[in-house]
Amino acid sequence: MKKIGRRIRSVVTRNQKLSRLAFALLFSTVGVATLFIARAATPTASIDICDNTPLEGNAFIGHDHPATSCGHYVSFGFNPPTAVGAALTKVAGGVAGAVDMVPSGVNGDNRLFIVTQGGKVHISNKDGSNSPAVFLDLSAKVTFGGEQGLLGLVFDPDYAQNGYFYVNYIASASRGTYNGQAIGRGDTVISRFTRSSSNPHAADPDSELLIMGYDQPEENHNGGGLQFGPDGYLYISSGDGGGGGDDHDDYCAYGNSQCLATYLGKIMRIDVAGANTSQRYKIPPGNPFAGTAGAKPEIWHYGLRNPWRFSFDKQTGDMFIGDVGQNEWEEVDFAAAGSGGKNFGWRCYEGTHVYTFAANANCSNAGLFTRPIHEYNHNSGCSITGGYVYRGTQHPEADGTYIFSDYCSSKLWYLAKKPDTTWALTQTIETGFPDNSVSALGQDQSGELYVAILSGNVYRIDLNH
Ligand SMILES: [Ca+2]
Ligand SMILES: [Ca+2]
Repeated sequence: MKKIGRRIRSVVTRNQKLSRLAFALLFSTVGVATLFIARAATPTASIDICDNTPLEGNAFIGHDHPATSCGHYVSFGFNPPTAVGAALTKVAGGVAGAVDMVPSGVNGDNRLFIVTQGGKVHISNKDGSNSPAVFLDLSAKVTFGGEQGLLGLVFDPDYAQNGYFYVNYIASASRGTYNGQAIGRGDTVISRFTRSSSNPHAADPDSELLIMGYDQPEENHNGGGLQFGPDGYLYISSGDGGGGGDDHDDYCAYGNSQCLATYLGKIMRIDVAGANTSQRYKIPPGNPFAGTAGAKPEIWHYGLRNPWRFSFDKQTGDMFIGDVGQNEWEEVDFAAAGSGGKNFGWRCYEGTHVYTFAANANCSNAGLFTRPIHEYNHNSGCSITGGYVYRGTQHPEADGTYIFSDYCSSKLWYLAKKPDTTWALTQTIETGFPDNSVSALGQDQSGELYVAILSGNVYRIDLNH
């Protein structure tokens, strides 16, 4: 990456809306964990413009920092935000391989459950410490490494009463046959576990009920997200199975993601209420392909490559998906609450750009595809880390904003809906984390957001400091 290095006056000249705004960036010298961005009366000589950002039509103010190629900066979009600061407050450490941070969903339960790729679920006290005992240890059942491991956790909407929660992981050994597929080492398992009957801070390790399993042809692109929708159904994200370019043609002649005969490259929706060994889940009424011959009835959306994190807006029920790109384009996908059956394009398209139409006549029918609401290329990152719509109480100025990151860029991006209903970035926060570190975002019971770095720290994202 390179920077342009022009002075702040250039920004003012190019964008008169910014003429009255000037900011100084103040950094903690203690470490990268804390970043403050505050207003200042006049620009400083050390503020530069960075050109390694994905924004269109927005301006940036940056500040060089030796730890990063372009430095810390904040950007201003179509509507300059009133909040111009962020602080990252460490809430947990010692959770190497953190890939998911979730609440129990029970009102009044402020615990944050942190999933590590190696197979453990820790309970954070949100003050930098964790409960000494793990909530669940699945290490023996999980294949861990690369993109494999324990990848997702969600609590049952009725957890307070039934104690159920669900995990998504890559199995370490043969588990039998599910969904017509023999599930072995390297394949995906989605299971239900139950809280200990005697200890509210522990799961019963012997309570596993396998809900669903499916083949993984390669070690990478396993998706792994779990969420309950506002409809009470369990949603599951799966990657295209792996390899590169969705090059497995086991079910269709044109890869997995566009193929309705496989679970790979999809968001699925199932009903797990009352699940037991004789009926592990049901197909909810309204699943878009339940009546389509040859299609998997579990499919809700398709055309995804590796949806590394999807979430629901707690207020609207809209779905946001961060779909990891192949070589060039990362994207955010959107589906309004209750709308299923969307085709997000892969492998016909990477973002809005043709990837390959090989062997698939449907690719030429542009009307079949739902374009991303946002995309950025690999000048700005390498692998999107999908996030959440902010619905917390501490920072109302960010209400309704989708906050996400990228594994390689270590930035936090704020994506907001414009009056014309398209989406645009409104703010960029350079966290100062090292590249190749931001593994996941999380949301607690109050709607506050968190970011994890793979080396094992979790931070709360605070604005307006
Ligand atoms: Ca895979
Ligand atoms: Ca797409």
